[in-house]
Amino acid sequence: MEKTFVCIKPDGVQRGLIGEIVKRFENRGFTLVAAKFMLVSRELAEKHYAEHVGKAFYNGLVNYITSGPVFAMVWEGEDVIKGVRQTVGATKPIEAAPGTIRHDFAAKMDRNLIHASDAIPTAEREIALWFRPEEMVEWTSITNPWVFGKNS
Ligand code: FUP
Repeated sequence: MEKTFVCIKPDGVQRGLIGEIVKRFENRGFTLVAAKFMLVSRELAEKHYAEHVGKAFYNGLVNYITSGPVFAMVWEGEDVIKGVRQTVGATKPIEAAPGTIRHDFAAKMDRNLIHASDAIPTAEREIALWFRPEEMVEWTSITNPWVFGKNS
C-alpha cells in the first residue's frame, strides 16, 4: 500500500500539537508504520530541502527545521499522499481550507507546523532519507476493510 513521509516541525512540537495531528491521520483510517522524535542535523535538513537550495528562503527553512525536536512519521493507506496533503492544507496557512491542520492551527508559511510528501517519488526519497528499513513496522490494521474496503 502507498506510504508517505510526514514531519511535525519544531513549532508543532513546541505548541503541543503532536497528539492532535496524529489523531487527525488516525481518524482518516491511515496506518502509522514508523515514527521517531528527534533533532534534525543540518546535513539531513539540507538533503531534505535540496530542491530549495539557492532560493531566498532556503537558509531560514534549514534554520527552522533544525531549531528544535521534530516528530517524523511514515503513514500508509490508499491514496495516503493525497489524503494527508488534503488534511495538512495549503503551504500558506492563510490559503489553507477550513478544517485543515494549517488552517486550524497556523497563521503563516514560516511556521506552517508540518511537512508531508507531495508525490510518490518524493515520498520514496524522503522515507529512505529519514528512516532506516528496520525502523519501518509492517503491520495490517484491523480497520482496513472498513476504511479501504471495496464493494463487489
Ligand atoms: P509544502 O510541500 O506545502 O511543505 O511546501 P513546499 O515544499 O513548496 O515548501 C517547503 C517549505 O518551504 C514550506 F513549508 C514553507 C517554505 N517556503 C517558504 O518559506 N517560502 C516559499 O516561497 C515557499 C516555501
